[in-house]
Amino acid sequence: MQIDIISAVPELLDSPLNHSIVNRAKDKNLVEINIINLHDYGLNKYKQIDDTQYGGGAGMVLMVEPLYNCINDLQKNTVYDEIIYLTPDGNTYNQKMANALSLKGNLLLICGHYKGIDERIREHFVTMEISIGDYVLSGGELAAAILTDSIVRLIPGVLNDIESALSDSFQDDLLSPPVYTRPADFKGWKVPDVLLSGHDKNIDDWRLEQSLKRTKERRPDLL
Ligand code: 6GU
Repeated sequence: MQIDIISAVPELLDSPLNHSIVNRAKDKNLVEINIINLHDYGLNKYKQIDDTQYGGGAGMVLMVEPLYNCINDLQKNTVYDEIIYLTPDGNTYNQKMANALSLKGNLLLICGHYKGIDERIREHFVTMEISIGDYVLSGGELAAAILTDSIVRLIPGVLNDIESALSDSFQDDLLSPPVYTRPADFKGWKVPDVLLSGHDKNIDDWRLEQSLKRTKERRPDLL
């Protein structure tokens, strides 16, 4: 899988995409992640990428031409399955979308900034618009990092134990059950007996029961 990310602030993506599971996936050649600096496509001697909006109003808008040139350049080498614009007015992201995206070959993510991007890029290039929740971020980079992390960990072979992805919260529309590790008794705080019983069927039953209880209490909308 290849994930290309266009950003005006590429530094924001360095750390989140260079650690742990995403790094492991890159090392195993299961994913290639390219960060493209929009400033490389800036106009004139100022390398301009944004301008004030027509009609007036506060806030800068990413201009059509740098984005157009950047996307065109990338499309010379790559055919994208989806061109995704990260924006608070997009469809709210969830695990089902992550699962579907993890099956794609090549993705292009576009991070907006300031007031957003010129609408003509959305009309002519963008195939999906995604928000990560009902709050406003300064830019799409952190959202792009979240998408990338959630997608990459689902690519077959990235996690050692595929079970651990399949049993995540949300994967079956249920929240995960509580988990414990050693010691079995910490200052009198005890691990539930059933988990120490070695009885697989009882453990599975307990976990499902806890998942249902948790989901009912915290996220009844999922049931
Ligand atoms: Cl994808 N971008 C921005 N700027 N803010 C957001 C968002 C995206 N999702 C939620 N808030």
